[in-house]
Amino acid sequence: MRIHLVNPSDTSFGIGVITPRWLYVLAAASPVEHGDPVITDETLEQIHPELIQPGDIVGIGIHTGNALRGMQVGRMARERGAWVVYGGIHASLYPEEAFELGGAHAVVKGDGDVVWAKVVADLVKGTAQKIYDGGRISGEQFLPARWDLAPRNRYMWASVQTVRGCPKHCSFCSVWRTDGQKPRPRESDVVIEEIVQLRRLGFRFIALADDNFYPVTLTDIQLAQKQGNAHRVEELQAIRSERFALMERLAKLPPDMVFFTQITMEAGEDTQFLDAMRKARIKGALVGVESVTAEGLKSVFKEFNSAGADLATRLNTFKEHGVHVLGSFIFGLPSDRADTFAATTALAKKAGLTFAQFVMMTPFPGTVDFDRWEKSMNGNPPRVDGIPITRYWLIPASVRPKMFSPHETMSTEEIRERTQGVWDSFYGMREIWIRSKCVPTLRGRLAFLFISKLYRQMYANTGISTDSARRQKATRVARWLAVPCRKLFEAKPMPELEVAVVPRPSGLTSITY
Ligand code: B12
Ligand code: SF4
Repeated sequence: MRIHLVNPSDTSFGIGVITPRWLYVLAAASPVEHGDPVITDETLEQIHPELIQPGDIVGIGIHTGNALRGMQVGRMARERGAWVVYGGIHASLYPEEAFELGGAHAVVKGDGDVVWAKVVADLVKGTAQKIYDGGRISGEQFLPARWDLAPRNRYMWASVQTVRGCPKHCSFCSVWRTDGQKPRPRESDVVIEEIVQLRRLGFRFIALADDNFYPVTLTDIQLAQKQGNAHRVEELQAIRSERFALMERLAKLPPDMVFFTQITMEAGEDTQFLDAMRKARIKGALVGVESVTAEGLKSVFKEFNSAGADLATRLNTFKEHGVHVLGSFIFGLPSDRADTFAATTALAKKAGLTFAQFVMMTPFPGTVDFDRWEKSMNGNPPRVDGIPITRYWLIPASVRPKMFSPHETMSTEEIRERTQGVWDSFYGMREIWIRSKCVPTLRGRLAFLFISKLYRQMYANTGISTDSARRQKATRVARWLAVPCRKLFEAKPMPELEVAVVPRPSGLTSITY
């Protein structure tokens, strides 16, 4: 009996930008007596069905975007006589789909780190339950990933998680409901240990795959102080201190290492934090800007973001303190008008963004937006190929609508075309070349150009294009660009990299260099 772990995808680029972390975490959670799991990441290449034998266990991780493909893989595996288990955010929200459409024998809801070994043992004994609840485990229980099983030459970035959960409550995001609003940080010791292992293997670019790398803001602490809540202040300060401890230790890692993370705009007010990020070589962060107007931000419950003139200043603060911003914007909000697109392009340029992504409003399951949208259908949603659009992920991609909530003043096609126009403008050759000034050498600037073009191909043209010929062409171009781009991320392994053990002031044993 072998364990297989499959990350499903319709589109394979041959090269992956970021490692799907769950694959290597679940590999670490797999009982050793069954040998190393067989790992297939379909963003690299499609699964070979003949690998699966009767009696094998096939674990499939799905989010909403790849759920349909995941269910195809599950049915195929079941037909070949395997035990099929689903996990991941989408399976946690809609376990019944995995049984009805994906050939599931079992579904794991929530975190898989701890419960996976029991699922495997039960399947082997023939006593498997249908649903397992992995819950929200504490930071100390998160397993370090089995990076020794990751192919060295296929990914640009490896991914390490330092904290789960986010205290905010944005209406388009499911994280605070699924992962919780209470941050669950990992001890910096284990994070550093994992990163050292990655550098030994030759990964020097690491994405800190956190929901929000800045889970405690200065305002949170001030508010708790004002309320005279000493316990809360202490709790928040402890999380903040651990963040700084982690960054101090990242700073001591080999100097060629580069980190990237996701963070809220509030970090722009905390220049001490930004300086620590720069020293830690966290060179870039995805910041959810979402909208350039106050009305837009209000509609997504993100009033803590800046709008108007303040916005460019706040985003520029990141850059002034050495942290590049990948700004993320949403189009199709109720307050958006035709002129919002040009205003967003202008802001993206004025705010000194190094990269940007422009996504069309999508109601993801588990979000406030989704609940509101589903309710607005009064139990009678329109159907495409017989499938209600409130289950749009089950509609084949070729006929799936691109937007779901009708906009008051713009048609879906208009929003899509204008969004495409913003991508075209932001990623025009001249614009990229101007932005590439952020790297000092000509070689570096050329690399920046390649990476910008690859990013655009992967995320814009394959994502929002309606024309399947254009999507196929974009995938081909992305495959072609990905090979030289990946080479830019290559590093010589450092098998000799030592982890020294020294005492910390707190008395805890810790790791440093
Ligand atoms: C890092 C990240 C990214 C990165 C890297 C993706 C990658 N290659 O890994 C980037 C920036 C590229 C990205 C892109 C996108 N992302 Co993203 N991303 C994340 C983030 C913050 C962390 C993912 C991660 O690595 N977690 C660490 C691992 C260990 O946790 P995990 O995946 O949840 O797995 C655990 C459990 O779920 C479970 N489990 C998972 N699979 C399985 C399988 C089995 C068999 C079992 C038993 C258990 C199990 O066990 C695991 C260990 O505990 C999550 C938020 C989150 N909290 O998950 C969003 C998240 C997954 N992303 C999301 C979205 C929407 C996107 C985009 C569509 C955004 C966009 N509009 O472009 C794109 C889609 C890209 C794509 N085509 O896949 C949503 C998904 C919502 C949904 N309902 O599907 C999330 C939840 C964030 C959110 N805002 O709601 N993302
Ligand atoms: S969008 Fe970002 S800030 Fe908002 S709840 Fe989700 S993870 Fe938190």
